[in-house]
Amino acid sequence: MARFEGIDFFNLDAHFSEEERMIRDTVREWVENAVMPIIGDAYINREFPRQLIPELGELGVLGANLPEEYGCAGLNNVSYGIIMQELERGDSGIRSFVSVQGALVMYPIFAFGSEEQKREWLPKLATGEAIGCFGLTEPDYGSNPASMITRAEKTADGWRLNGAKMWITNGSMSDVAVIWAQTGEQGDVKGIRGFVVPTDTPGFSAKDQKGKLSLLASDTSELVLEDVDLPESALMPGSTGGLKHPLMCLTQARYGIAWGAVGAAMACFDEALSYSKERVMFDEPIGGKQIQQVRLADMLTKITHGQLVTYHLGRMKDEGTMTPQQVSFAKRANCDMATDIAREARRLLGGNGILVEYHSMRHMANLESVYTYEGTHDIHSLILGQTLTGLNAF
Ligand code: TGC
Ligand code: FAD
Repeated sequence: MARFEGIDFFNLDAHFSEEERMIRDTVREWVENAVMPIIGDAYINREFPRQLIPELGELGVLGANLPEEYGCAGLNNVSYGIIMQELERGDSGIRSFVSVQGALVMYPIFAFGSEEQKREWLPKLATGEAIGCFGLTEPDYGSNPASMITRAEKTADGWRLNGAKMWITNGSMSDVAVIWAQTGEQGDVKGIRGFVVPTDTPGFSAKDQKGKLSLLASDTSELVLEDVDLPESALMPGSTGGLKHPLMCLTQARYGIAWGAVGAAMACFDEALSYSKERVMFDEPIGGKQIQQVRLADMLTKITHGQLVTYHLGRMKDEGTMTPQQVSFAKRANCDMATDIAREARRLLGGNGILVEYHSMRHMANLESVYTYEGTHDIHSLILGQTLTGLNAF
């Protein structure tokens, strides 16, 4: 039995199927045994723990909601969400690796790729034998990818890519990159198309993003594409032009992040609650003090809200009724919630809260990235504002 019991104040457990509970317990236990003992050192050493990749493949969590036909686990979306939650209880960097591989690399190849691309890449990506990254963001175009500069020019027998992509998770360790590029003039949104680019193609290079203070156990890189010549077959034929296709990928990844943020918050709450019972100050456990009880009650309330949202969102995704705007709601609310919880947990821990032996400050620092990537909090506010008013305020 896993050591973490996990906060579940509204007994959502009873609403999960036996299979969903089994998946949760399996991933929870793996995180306890494989991630927790090494994550502090990985974080301090600023290294993604690559040795875990084959185990992630064996667990079946890479592209877990994609079909078995391509070597994936074929799970429902609630199970997929539970996996993200449990992985991010360990570290946002581990969940990021799995999110990018599944939602941003395997999903677009599955949804927009040719049969040949699917057969070539999906089984290897599912086992972790191949690693992938997703290049949408550019140095000058983050929140507004519609204006991307990276260009794909038609050649006699294919395409030539030139440009740069910034902040790319898994970038330096990838075998394959899904690259979004403009095939027309800059700003011609309908010209944006997706390419499957083997990273050993001449002209493709990746360099580590130095100086991060967040998500340290994750590979974040800049990609440079300099006259990268690709055959016609590198184009994903289903990405017929426009931002809709990359945004569909973001919806998949944002869905997982909404669950993952709850996991990070749950880990911080567990740590704060147990510390409050053990740490004695002024002759009694600090958990016996009213201020700390209010703090814990507030944390419980916010996490429970987040859990109810992801649970319901997951069931809607499985029914086929979920909208991208609901995903924006969940990503925005849960990342905001988790950053608050991590900070409050760290504060409850006092001086110990700044040590790597405890987990809340690592989560707190990580969550600043999670709050920012996949659409910043502000961008999701504007998506919701547009949904409510019909007015575009971007
Ligand atoms: P807009 O005109 O609103 O939309 C263009 C077309 O796309 C459709 N659409 C969506 N479809 C699916 N899912 C979504 N979330 C969608 N949002 C919009 C829309 O209906 C339209 O379709 P059509 O048929 O009319 O063409 O596009 P816009 O240019 O005005 O942009 C809107 C905006 C600002 C919301 C969008 O650009 C945006 O979301 N910006 C944020 C950028 C972002 O999130 N980047 C993430 C990069 S990847 C990353 O961060 C990975 S971190 C991973 C990790 O480590 O875990
Ligand atoms: P900007 O867009 O420059 O925003 C700066 C500020 O302005 C923010 O506060 C923003 O909310 C605000 N802002 C922007 N537009 C408006 C507006 N219209 N109104 C009001 N305020 C506004 N990208 C990928 O493609 N692939 C990846 O794998 C990937 N991984 C990442 C990993 C990490 C660790 C990080 C930090 C980022 C990653 N990203 C990735 C990029 C990420 O998606 C972008 O950082 C994010 O979309 C924001 O873009 P930006 O950093 O350029 O900020």
